[in-house]
Amino acid sequence: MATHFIRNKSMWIVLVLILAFLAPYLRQCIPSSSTPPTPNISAPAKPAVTVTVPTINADSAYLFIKKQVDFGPRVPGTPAHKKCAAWMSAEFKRLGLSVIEQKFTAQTYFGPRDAVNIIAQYKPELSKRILLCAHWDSRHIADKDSKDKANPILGADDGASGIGLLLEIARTLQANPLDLGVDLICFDAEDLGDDRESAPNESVMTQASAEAKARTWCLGSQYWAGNLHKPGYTAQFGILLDMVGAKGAVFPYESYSKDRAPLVQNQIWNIAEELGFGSMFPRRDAGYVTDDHVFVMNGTSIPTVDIISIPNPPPNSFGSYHHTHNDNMNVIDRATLGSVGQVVATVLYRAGAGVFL
Ligand code: 1BN
Ligand code: ZN
Repeated sequence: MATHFIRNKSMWIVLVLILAFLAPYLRQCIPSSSTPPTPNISAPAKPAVTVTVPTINADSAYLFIKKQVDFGPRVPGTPAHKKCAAWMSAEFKRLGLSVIEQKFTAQTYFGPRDAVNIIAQYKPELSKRILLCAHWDSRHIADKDSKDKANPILGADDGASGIGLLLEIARTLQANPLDLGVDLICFDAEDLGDDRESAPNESVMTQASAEAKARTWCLGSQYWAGNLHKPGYTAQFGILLDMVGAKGAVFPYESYSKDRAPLVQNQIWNIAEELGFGSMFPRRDAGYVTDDHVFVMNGTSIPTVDIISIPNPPPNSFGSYHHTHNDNMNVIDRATLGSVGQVVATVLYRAGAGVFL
């Protein structure tokens, strides 16, 4: 009986001895307000979220590039340009996206040309959106070539590669739905700029003349920035893909992106490193490139990062094929396409899960 046991003096002594023996062990089990539990420093601060990211198909991206190049140079105002525009719009629609064709007249330094921005929207009804963009035109001259300088170039890397990846991302979105709106904007007339040396009597280039010359490039993004496809259009952030498909591509930090979209740029380069592409995405500054992302950021509040291959130090920073007839399918490398595509897909699917930025 319990009462009998507790009244027995020798049993009390045994009980006290047992409690004294067990005290150090019992202290570990009883919560105490004075001594907080030792934190487990190996535990993550918040539960890790595993996001499933589909694999980008580099062969498919390659074929999207080849199809564009097979039309010939896509210079605004030419039949090849018109045919390629029709094919791109049809392709985005086939992949389930809603397409807006934004026609405009590109006032180039050599005269007016018919041009069109092609805007493909994934889940246009959603307000949470990401902007991906690239230019789809190819340069009207081969001004860096030693021969046939007056002829237009194929622009396999400088033009078709970015669009090839946008189409592959559209295909991936259709096959792997995402709870996020994505706008894939194909800017026209990016590459019709004036790259001529100043005349000797203009050898001192003023700030005004430098800015005027910069505005001869990126005519499609300039038009879009002043005529948004939806009034008040915005997105959480943007990524521009330019020259993203060549063998030996290197993507250092482009400086307008670093100045105006540093958080997005850093996060993209973190992902590249995490996926094992750290040497392709080195964390060094490559200088300023007047590209479509500058005009996107001038016309909206969307921080936009240019992923652009700048493999060399100045003055010939771009690949040796840049603005020459060598910018053809021979420079395109499936491994480069797969790496850049996988980085962008990881950004998108993490953004969709709310774990990017
Ligand atoms: C990028 C690819 N760009 C043209 N083709 C932008 C650019 C503009 C590059 C001016 C150099 C000078
Ligand atoms: Zn170019």
